[in-house]
Amino acid sequence: MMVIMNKKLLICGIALLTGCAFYQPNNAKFKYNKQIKEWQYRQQQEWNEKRVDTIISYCIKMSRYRLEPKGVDHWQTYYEFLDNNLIGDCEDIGAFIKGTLYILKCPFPVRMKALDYPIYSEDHMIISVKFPHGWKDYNTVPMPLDFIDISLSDVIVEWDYTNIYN
Ligand SMILES: [Ca+2]
Ligand SMILES: [Ca+2]
Repeated sequence: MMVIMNKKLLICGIALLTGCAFYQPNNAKFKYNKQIKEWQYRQQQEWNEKRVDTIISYCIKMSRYRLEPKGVDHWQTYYEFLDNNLIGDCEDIGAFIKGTLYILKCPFPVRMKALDYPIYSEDHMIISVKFPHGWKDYNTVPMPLDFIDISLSDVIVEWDYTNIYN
């Protein structure tokens, strides 16, 4: 238990130093609303992996990760997350990213994936986007070396805008 706590503290410390969903700019909701209008204005712009990378990292940058109280696991919708000033935990940030890509009419398939995440011995939520070369995973709460944990994780369930898989 102590080892897990120390590991968590170390990871949080590294994450604080590297940014990543733990630091939220001032007026994040206002900035996001302004940015999404600009993206919508440029709707005709070509879609590619780089554009999706930019949008997802912007969404993560505007979000603030906040752990839920013990015993609470509330999954915010996209609009709820906006009303909550872009604050929530992994599944809330995931719904926010998925909603943003939906509103912008991203042509690539987008899925939320619930993982059995070994590092915390608990569940975690990521986003996957299917490009012509295959699926690419995006951690909703990026951490250094998190690709190792994601690759070691089992997918519990995944879903898109209409279907549930697994
Ligand atoms: Ca939760
Ligand atoms: Ca939540």
